Amino acid sequence: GRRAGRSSPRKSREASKASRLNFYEEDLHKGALVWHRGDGQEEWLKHAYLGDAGSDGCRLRAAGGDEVTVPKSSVCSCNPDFLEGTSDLTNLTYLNEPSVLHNVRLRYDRDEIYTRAGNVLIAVNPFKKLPIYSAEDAQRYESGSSEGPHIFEVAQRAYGDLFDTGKSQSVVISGESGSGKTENTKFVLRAILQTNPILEAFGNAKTLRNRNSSRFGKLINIYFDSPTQISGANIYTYLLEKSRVVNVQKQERSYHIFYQLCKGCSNEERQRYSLSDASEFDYLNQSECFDIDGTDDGRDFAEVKAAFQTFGFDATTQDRIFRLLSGILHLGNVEFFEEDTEGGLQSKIRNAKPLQTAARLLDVDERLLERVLTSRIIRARNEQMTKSMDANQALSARDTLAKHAYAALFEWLVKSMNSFIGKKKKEGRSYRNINLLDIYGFECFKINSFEQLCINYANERLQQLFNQHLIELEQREYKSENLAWEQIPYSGNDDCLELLEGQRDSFISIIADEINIPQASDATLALKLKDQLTSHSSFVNNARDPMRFSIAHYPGRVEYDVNQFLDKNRDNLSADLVELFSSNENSLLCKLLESSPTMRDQNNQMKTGRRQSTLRQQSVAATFKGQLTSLIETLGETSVHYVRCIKPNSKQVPNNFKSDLVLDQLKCCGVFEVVQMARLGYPTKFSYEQFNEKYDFLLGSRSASASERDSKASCLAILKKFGIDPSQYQFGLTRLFLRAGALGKVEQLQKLFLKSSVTIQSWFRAFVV
Ligand code: AOV
Ligand code: MG
Repeated sequence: GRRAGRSSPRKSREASKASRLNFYEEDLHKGALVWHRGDGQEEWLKHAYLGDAGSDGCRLRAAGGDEVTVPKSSVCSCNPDFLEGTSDLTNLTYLNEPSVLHNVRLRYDRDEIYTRAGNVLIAVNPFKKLPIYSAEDAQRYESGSSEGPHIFEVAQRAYGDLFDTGKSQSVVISGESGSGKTENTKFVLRAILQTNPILEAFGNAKTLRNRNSSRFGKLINIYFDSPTQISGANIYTYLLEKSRVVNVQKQERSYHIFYQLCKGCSNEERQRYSLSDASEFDYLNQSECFDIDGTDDGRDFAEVKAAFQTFGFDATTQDRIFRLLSGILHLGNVEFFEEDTEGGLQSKIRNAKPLQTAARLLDVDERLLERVLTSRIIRARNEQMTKSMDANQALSARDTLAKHAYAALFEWLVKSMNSFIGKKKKEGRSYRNINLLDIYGFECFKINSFEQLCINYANERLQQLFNQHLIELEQREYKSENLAWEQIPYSGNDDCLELLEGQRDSFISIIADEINIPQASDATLALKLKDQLTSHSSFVNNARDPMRFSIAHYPGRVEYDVNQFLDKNRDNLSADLVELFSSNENSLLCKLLESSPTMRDQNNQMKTGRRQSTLRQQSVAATFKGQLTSLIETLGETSVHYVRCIKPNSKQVPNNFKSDLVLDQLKCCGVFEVVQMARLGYPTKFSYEQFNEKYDFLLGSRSASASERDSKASCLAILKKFGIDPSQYQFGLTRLFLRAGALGKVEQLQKLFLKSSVTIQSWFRAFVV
């Protein structure tokens, strides 16, 4: 599983980090506390430093009193006691791995799950309810009387900045599967939107990593027209994992809504939808997992129904939704056998009952449904030919129908909710917004398929954005402004992204070509991938298995299996199914699929008589790339607040902190680099003119003249006047750069000055003198 493949791809990066972060300080004095971890030991322990012991050794005394001589490379300095458990990692004197880990752990043990790393909020999943999310807690952050690290603090800051700066804001919550992204998103959103029960019922499922795993990505866009007035919101969703509807791994579940429906329906509804226990349905019983500890599907169903009410889904609409869902379940029970006929193997339906029920619930003609599941119509110019399908093809047609029906329902639900919560832009109004991003987290299972590839690809893109925003662009700017600056090295993930999405010779480009080749198969695709990508540094071939290969993702290596990649990328419905769906105007299914994009294109193709082969089809992967690109663009236009969720253990239990697991996550997502940037960097910037304009009144009676405003000299005078240490700022070519907090005192002064009309002199006396 997950841990197995993690260590090796990171080795080289570790080496470069180690020299910087795992340092041994030459000037350690006798008695100083240091961290030491022996070979094969799980935890770092505090030792007293006794002295140097030759070239690469030193002597330590363990807590028990034993003296040991150990390699210098296994020793790091401890932070002074008063910093223990500090709420911001940038305060730490020593920023080595054991110190950071110790700090995060200490806070976790005290149920202080949030910690700041400069501008990034770290959130360790407690896997238990903590009393820190009440309305009063939120209120305290709103009024400014609480200021410890908290998700509410981030929400408040985004909200505050929106109006202080007039720039749209984003909160990007990332972390691996099960680390707490969705929960934190809900805390940000709480009281704003009630869309969650519906989205989670239809878009979340139990996986091995997370009992309530999001199987789609979402960006929630909240519009404000005044500081107190939310004018509307919009939800964008990304690539729902639709294969889950028909295919569920052992111990996982399909989408919650199916189980809720089976558990929560009244007797009358049960009859109406021909529902029985979830175990009666093949789509659900294949994984042999029906219940989730601590989850009451019946109760959750009531919640979903209530949310439907809130969003204006009336009884009739709800009925249509439930019919469609149960129709899908019954469709999954349709079985086939095959007969050898003149025209080849002909599949036949083994059990009439589920077909009948499915047709009734889906509002489609039973004979027609039977026909499209067992044979295919081939169109060539003006001719039509019926071609038989064997049992495998029939199964695949059945599953395709079920997947598309479900995905279309999901899209339609989101659209309906959007039209309820969304507001049209009013002319001439400037709309500011806050974006909240919660996507599926990085995943690695024993067998990983196309869905994991997409999920991990999305995470790579977000990681790149994070690196660019917080580490790369910033340093590039220092350089171009000629600041004295020693580059902080970091391991970017551009290589992996080049492999995944590059214009040529990448996964996406190869897949895009392959789906348009009629004779292509998963095997030919695998061959091409291996052939063309092997030389790539992030690609790891599996020489033993022609269908498998690994990718070195930023959090570790993941092995993928190419089986079904092609189908999952083509992802289209046969023309016959199109016909079936246009057969009944009253059917929700028909309505949904007609308006879904794949469907419309095909309909048009049919109407215009254009043959499919003339139209180059876009692969699912390429479409996803387009969506991610526009997502990243959207985020790039805003100020982004990052939240990094950390999973303390893989068992999903409280009070269990696995040091290695946490350290891996902290390291690979760039927390160390960010903290270094925050400590050494200059996050506050002004043009000289801005700075003078903003602060020169604090100097007292005289205001700078226009010519003085763009002068460095005048800025320097202000900085000096307020006693700001020269280590706290640098003069760039075009701008003034200040360390974090350098202006704190001045800012406080200014706020007070603006608030009251008391003369600046008295505040000056109170604060500075
Ligand atoms: P994810 O969104 O990051 O995974 P979730 O937000 O679903 O992870 O969190 C997983 C589980 O951890 C939740 O169902 C809660 O039981 C628990 N949890 C997380 N954060 C908190 C918190 N702050 N307080 C209490 N419990 C929490 V995935 O959707 O799988 O990537 O695709
Ligand atoms: Mg989630």
